Amino acid sequence: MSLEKYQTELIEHSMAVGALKFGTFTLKSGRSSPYFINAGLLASGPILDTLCSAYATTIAHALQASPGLPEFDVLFGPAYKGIPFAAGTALLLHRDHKIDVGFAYDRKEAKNHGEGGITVGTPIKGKRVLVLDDVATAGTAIRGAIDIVKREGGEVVGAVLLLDRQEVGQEGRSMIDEVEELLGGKGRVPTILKMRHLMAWLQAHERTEELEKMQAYWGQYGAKD
Ligand code: OMP
Repeated sequence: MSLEKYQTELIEHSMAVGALKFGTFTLKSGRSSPYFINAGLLASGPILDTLCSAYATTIAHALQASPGLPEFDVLFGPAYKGIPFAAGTALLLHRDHKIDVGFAYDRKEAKNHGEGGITVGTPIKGKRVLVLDDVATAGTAIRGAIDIVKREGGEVVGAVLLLDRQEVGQEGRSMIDEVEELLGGKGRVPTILKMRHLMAWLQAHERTEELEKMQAYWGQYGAKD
């Protein structure tokens, strides 16, 4: 698996800010993983530039692909981590790709006064929405974000991810297949990085010990597709 320049830049920049680590980490699922991405640490001007450029490039490619992503009106970034990422990506889609969309996000607690409601930003009711999220393992978090948009009357046409860990989803198949099917089929969940991109990077940099741990984890929990 070869890496595009923007993928390599994101891997290396994420490592430099401590957001991507190789070691031993316990996941939400209880699994012990040899790597982890903490998207909360993707939090400076330069790393936001690298990350949101990668999201914007991934979206632009997916809109051209076949089967690909349908056109959309609003990027939805679930609270909290998705909020700055959706804002930055909407900005770069406009500036670098001439793709003009709104952005929206949810509140963790509903507001009963003022404008009320649980979403902020461009109204999503009746709009074609692309959900933007960070990491997906079994797909629980991304399904939660999809449900919020649907409840608020938006039509979810796809989801873009920073990292697809390429593990098994809630129905026992590959997480990405399950979520793509939920959203209308192949091409609906473009992803900047997959676990195998990280393995390709480790291989290219001869980080053999970490690569072997990734391969063992893949053998145990990787989705066979
Ligand atoms: P699922 O909800 O199972 O798809 O797992 C995704 C969530 O796991 C993310 O929203 C994070 O809360 C957390 N996570 C990471 O942030 N980075 C990782 O590398 C792995 C996980 C995880 O716990 O699986």
